[in-house]
Amino acid sequence: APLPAAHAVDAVIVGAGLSGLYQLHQLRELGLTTAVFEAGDDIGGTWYWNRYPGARCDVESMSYSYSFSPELDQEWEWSERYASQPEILRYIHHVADRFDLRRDVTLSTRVTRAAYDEDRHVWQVSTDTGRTITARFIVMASGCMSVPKDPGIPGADSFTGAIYYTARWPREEVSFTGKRVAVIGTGCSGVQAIPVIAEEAAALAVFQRTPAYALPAHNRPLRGTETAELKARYPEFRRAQRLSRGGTVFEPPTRSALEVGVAERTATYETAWGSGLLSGLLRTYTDILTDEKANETVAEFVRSKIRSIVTDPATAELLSPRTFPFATKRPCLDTGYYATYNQPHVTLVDLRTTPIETITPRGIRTSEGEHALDAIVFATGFDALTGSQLAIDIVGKGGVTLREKWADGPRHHLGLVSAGFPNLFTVLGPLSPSVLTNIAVSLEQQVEWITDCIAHLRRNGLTEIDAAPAAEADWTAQVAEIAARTLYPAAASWYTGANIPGKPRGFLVYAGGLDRYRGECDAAARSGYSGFVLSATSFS
Ligand code: NA7
Repeated sequence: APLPAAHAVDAVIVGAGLSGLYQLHQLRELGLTTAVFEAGDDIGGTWYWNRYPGARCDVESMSYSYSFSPELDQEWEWSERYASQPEILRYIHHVADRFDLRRDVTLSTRVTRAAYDEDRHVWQVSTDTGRTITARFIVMASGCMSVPKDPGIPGADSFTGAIYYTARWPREEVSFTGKRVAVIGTGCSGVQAIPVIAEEAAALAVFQRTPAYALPAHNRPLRGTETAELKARYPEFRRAQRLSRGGTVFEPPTRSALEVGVAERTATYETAWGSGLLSGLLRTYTDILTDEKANETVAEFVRSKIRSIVTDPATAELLSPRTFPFATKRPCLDTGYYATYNQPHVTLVDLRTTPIETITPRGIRTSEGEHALDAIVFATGFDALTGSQLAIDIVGKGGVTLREKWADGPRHHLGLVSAGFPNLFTVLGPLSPSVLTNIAVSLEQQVEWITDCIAHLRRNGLTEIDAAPAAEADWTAQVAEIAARTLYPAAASWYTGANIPGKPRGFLVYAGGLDRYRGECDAAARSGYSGFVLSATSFS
């Protein structure tokens, strides 16, 4: 039933993707009344919006799924090693039905504003459908990569062909058969879409500014015997995932890349390349992400692979990343990406030497001339991590907005609560491990922490939790210090805000590991929420 225009609930959740749905389930178990608002016209979040050709998870499906229900683990059957977008969306729908989650989700409704009432310790939430709702708690489950970046290329409005964004792909079938297609952007979305679009298009031009490091996924159907084998030990596997550094289980390396001989190192890299795991190469030696020379050995190994696959040496060189260390931007997991450039109808346009001047009614004009096109696909990325929160007008204590507070970069205690914005929690937000981990594991950890925190407040008759400014300053500094000990800041990546013109620079992700992060969060909770300020009001 539709909600009345004015309404009060215990909690509002922004977003009905993997995070929001699990948060709803948890808060319901706690006995809270909860309203979830979802901008899309269906649930699924990332897996609803990113339905571009070739969209697929880069974490193995049996790891990238909820772990909270052993029954769910047993009954769901993944068909491929890496699940495609439609299969993950089917899984999310299955979960929503199984746990009866849909009845608290309002679709096609975007939260536009949230203002804190300091006297009553509640939030006033407004939506683009004209609703206002009062809630003690807000959980921002609005995604770490959900606001598409405006590519800012002039002339797009004048183009008479079709324009698509990978991050806003239409629900209806798109056919490129017989079409001249351009893809702009060669991050992970472009790398997944390009080989699939090339299968259909009459001609495909890829407009590349910065080449990515793409590793073969070696995706394949899962055999019933292997899923049965993992299911037999799923509880133990899930426990190991939870305790792991990045949300996936592996033996940590023990040696430096520089202390082994070239032949041994190359053999190790070959094995990792063959593993089809996103972090396979990263996990070979201890110092890939901390030592430039060690990192360069992997980077050069990937370049040698590109040279061995791509037959035209000039194209191979253009596809070879040289401007940033390996894995300081998220590597991509591909299926046939480099080999796509061996097809005669596929061309690579290097935007470093021939930049785009404008989009015209007929195509794209670079400094070298016009490419005539029927369709343009933007795979140009997101305003990551802070974008989805700053898209909402969030007004905290003293009338200060989150946009004002984060004008020079996010300050966010444990990546969960920002001082001055009490009772507003974030899942997979800035300054948490989020995108450097298997987010399925990270989101469960944060959702469970938030749920325990709310339970604690209610048990103790408390109505407000805020971050202590000093603790928040420490955490924000710690996130920066940890990043500074790695090579991550060496790349102009979306991890640092560098992909969005005018966005403040700073490393936005906690790189200390999910295990350590979980320890920090648990310690805060155990000590009665040290680093936070808890209070009560007589209006509760
Ligand atoms: P990314 O990784 O941000 O990639 C965006 C790509 O688009 C990247 O190659 C950019 O080049 C390029 N880009 C962005 N703007 C432009 C303009 N204006 N002109 C030309 N090229 C441009 O986003 P993805 O969606 O591929 O992947 C995001 C994550 O989603 C992924 O890591 C997974 O975790 C899921 P640049 O590097 O800026 O030179």
